Amino acid sequence: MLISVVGLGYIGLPTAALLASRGMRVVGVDINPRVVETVNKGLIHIVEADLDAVVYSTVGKGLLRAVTDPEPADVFVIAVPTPFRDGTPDISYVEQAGHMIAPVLRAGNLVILESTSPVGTTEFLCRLLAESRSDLKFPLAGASEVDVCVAYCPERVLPGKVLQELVENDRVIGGLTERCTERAIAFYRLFCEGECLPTSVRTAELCKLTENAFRDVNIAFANELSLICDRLGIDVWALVRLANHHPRVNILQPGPGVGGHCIAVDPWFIVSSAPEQARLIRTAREVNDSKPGIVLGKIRGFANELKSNGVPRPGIACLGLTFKADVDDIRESPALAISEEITRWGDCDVFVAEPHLKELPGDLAGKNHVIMMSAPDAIARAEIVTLLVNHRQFFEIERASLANKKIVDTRGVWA
Ligand code: SAJ
Repeated sequence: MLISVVGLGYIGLPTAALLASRGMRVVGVDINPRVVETVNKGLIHIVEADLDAVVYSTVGKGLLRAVTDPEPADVFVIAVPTPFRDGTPDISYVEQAGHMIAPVLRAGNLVILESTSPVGTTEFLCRLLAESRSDLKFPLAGASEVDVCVAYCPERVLPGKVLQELVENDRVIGGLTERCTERAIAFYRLFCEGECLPTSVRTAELCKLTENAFRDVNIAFANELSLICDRLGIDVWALVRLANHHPRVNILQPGPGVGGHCIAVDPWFIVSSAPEQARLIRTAREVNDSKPGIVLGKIRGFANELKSNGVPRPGIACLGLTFKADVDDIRESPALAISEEITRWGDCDVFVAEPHLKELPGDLAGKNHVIMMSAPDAIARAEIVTLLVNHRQFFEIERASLANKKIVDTRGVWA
């Protein structure tokens, strides 16, 4: 069996490598020639635990290779980005992937969409394939026999644990017909040790969005508590810890906002498809999106206080830039957004410590008043210490080094 994985990003590349490590022949397709070149050298362009070794060995054995133009295969797995732009989900990469694979489809093929998608995207993809290939029968309404099966199965893995969760997590699988669902389940059983749960295609699409909206709403609850606690002079971390002793309460952790390419984005897919109904989900997004501004307000308050006390250019240590602990991923990172805004003020020096990055990203790079250094050095040089990400390394910081500093601990590491 030859499997084609379209999109060699955070999901596609680990999936392709895992399948190849199980002895299957895999061809990865990516529109970016640099990605293709990197993978064909046995190297990787993203950071994900243990992925480098798996790609290196599977490419070496000739089981995994990458191309820019799709070729015929038995199964096509589409794992391309679906960003949210200007209030609407952008499914143009799915559309592009559909146009790319349509010419090489054959009777007997199985096409699976894994990208996080608004409800209706798999049906849209199927119609697009059918329009390009009138010689093949697709599972559109009323079709009894089909040549190409089409299904949706969302990826649900946690960055940093992708290879493990691809094998262990349960999968929700919705085909456009029962036969499509059965075939997709048989495919996932090749490598997935979790349960394969059959459902309709639209339920599978909404299921992924629901999981991330659930988490977002729960984080918003914790973030709202942090605002209430600030107002009432209560330590939110102690409050959450105590409340969580109740056997049926499990409050998540407040933070500087919600980042990553999933939880901060997916709820909007639901809101945009049912704006009048999704009131709580929208408000949760707004609460979480308001947190970086609130953190910035606290830092600005300290900076103003220092300036009025004769410190002309206060130094601010920004500890962490990534969207969450112990990863190198800065997509939609509130920590990065906060550091960039502090940099724009121009009247403070910024000392950035980010153990997972080699150089300053984005707007932080190339500025005289922004310097990257170790966390202890950043703390030593700063008057204000802002802890933005709870990286493992930051738990080892000597408490004594924080004496006499103005502290904004957004993660409760020093609570
Ligand atoms: N966060 C908090 N407080 C918490 C937990 C998280 O502020 O108590 C913040 C994090 O710092 C981060 C953001 O939320 O900025 C999201 O982090 P996360 O670890 O909750 O989630 P992701 O984005 O890394 O992965 C999620 C996962 N979804 C769920 O747990 C429901 C993962 O299973 C999905 O596969 C992934 O989204 C995805 O691809 O959709």
